[in-house]
Amino acid sequence: MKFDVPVTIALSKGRIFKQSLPLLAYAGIEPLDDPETSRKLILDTNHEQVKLVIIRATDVPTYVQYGAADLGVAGKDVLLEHGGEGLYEPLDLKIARCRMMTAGFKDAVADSPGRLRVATKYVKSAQRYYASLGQQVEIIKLYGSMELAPIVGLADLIVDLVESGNTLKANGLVPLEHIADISSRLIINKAAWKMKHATMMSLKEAMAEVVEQNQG
Ligand code: PRT
Ligand code: MG
Repeated sequence: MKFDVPVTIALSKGRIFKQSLPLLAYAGIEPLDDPETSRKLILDTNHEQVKLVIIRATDVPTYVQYGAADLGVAGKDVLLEHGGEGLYEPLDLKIARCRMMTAGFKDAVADSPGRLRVATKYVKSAQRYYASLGQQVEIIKLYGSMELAPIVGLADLIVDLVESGNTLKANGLVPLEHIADISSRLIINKAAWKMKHATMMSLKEAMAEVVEQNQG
């Protein structure tokens, strides 16, 4: 691809960065630094005009919403909490896949008559899920280590992401109810989609092509 306008791409370190690399490479974009070893927050790429900003996963939609980045890659879990204002979500990249689930001790629900307490960092998703069941629960907002909550009696259940299930198992918990399948999405700032349309469109198409190939 050719880049005749400046393009800023927001990514988080870790699995999203690693799994986005082959998609970016297919569009001809290669970072010149590795965020795992570099302290730089803005990475140069093989294109003068293309920069990567490396931020927390939960901040990616905010950067894109306000146009601090033209586009980015964010987990559906994060997008459901953010709400998606100011951005388009044109493509499921099918990377960083996992499931959003309720989890707890095996008999958590039976053992706890009355209103359940549910600890999670996914407050909106949890509210929506229990509302859809018509079930009244008390939701407790946490920022991490949700698995601890049932163990110390802070909550009956948690809502968290599950991949292999090893984290739950290591803490004596089991996955209970499936809430949603999660994968990462390409997100594009609404103004950038208009103002830099040709470039945004080409990037999206290149990524759609490689996602398609990966499925095949
Ligand atoms: O770590 P940090 O606090 O900086 O932010 P983050 O946890 O949001 O970022 P990161 O990089 O860990 O996750 C980025 C995105 O990857 C998430 O928003 C998800 O969309 C996606 N993803 C895919 C996952 C997982 N799989 C996953 N397994 N995110 C987190 N996990 C965690 C999960 O929360 C639990 O603690 O891994 C643990 C469960 O894994 P298993 O394999 O033990 O079941
Ligand atoms: Mg993490």
